Amino acid sequence: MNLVASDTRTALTEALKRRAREVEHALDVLLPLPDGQEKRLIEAMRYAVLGGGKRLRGFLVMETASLFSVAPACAARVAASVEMLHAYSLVHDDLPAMDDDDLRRGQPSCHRAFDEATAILAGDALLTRAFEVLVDSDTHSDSQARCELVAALGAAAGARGMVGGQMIDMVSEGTQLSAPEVTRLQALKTGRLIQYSAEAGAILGRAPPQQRHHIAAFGRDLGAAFQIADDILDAEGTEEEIGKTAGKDAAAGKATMVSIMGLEQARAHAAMLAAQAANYLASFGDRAAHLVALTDFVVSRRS
Ligand code: GRG
Repeated sequence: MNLVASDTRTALTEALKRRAREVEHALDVLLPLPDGQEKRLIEAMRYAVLGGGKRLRGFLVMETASLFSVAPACAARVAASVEMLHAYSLVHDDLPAMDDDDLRRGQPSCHRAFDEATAILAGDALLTRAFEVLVDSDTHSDSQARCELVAALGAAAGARGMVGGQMIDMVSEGTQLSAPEVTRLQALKTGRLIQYSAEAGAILGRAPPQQRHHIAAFGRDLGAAFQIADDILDAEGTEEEIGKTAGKDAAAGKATMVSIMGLEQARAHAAMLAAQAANYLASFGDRAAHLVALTDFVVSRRS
């Protein structure tokens, strides 16, 4: 790695840590404290969302919001909200009825640390809390902006987004999907929430349509590159590196870009998507430096 590339990577690592601290502080404040008869539920919610993770989605909200000079406290609420929704998806995905995984973020998954019923409820409560945070006037003074955030998150997470992608994934197990079919599946299951996270900053900042379009396109291509990188990690990463069971896609007969094109071509495809994502940020100049560096990070990460 040359010196400029190494400085850029160090600056990104610092920015990721700083943003993660801001998002985790917001999560801590926005989640209820464990007491009363609901104590166990709230403990499970906090376990699921405060127990690590890269905070990639929260980072995207914070960084795109900063392009439009949004108050960091408002952006942190939206970042915390998307991390709650993301944590719910992981809790439910790990359940025996879905992916049946005992390990998440290097720790026992929520249903292993608590129990299945509590994990289902914790996921439900995280999902609903995510929307409750968005509609609060502390998130944005303009109710139109709050409505747009709710509509965009609902669309990204629902039947034509993440949950729809999960369903397609389940019904396709053991079948040979084509590259366009895998692309669509992954765009729904993973891509839409990542795209939303990027776009949320533009919504908060009341960005003009052309800039919002560029941010959305950046998020879409970044999300696609991220998922292919995840498939590569599943194929060749260790359990210690990725903090979850490795090699699950091949064991389940899941079609991924790795199973379709092989490791090397999948790597090249992810790199092409990451470069394409970075190109959409050209008009923001140096203010988007962390986001540009992120496009490289998502395809070279080891966890
Ligand atoms: C069960 C409602 C429901 C939805 C499931 C997101 C999802 C849909 C399932 C999670 C399983 C999975 C492997 C999804 C692909 C997306 C992905 C790589 C999630 C993990 O995201 P990271 O790496 O996780 O950003 P951290 O822990 O860093 O937050």
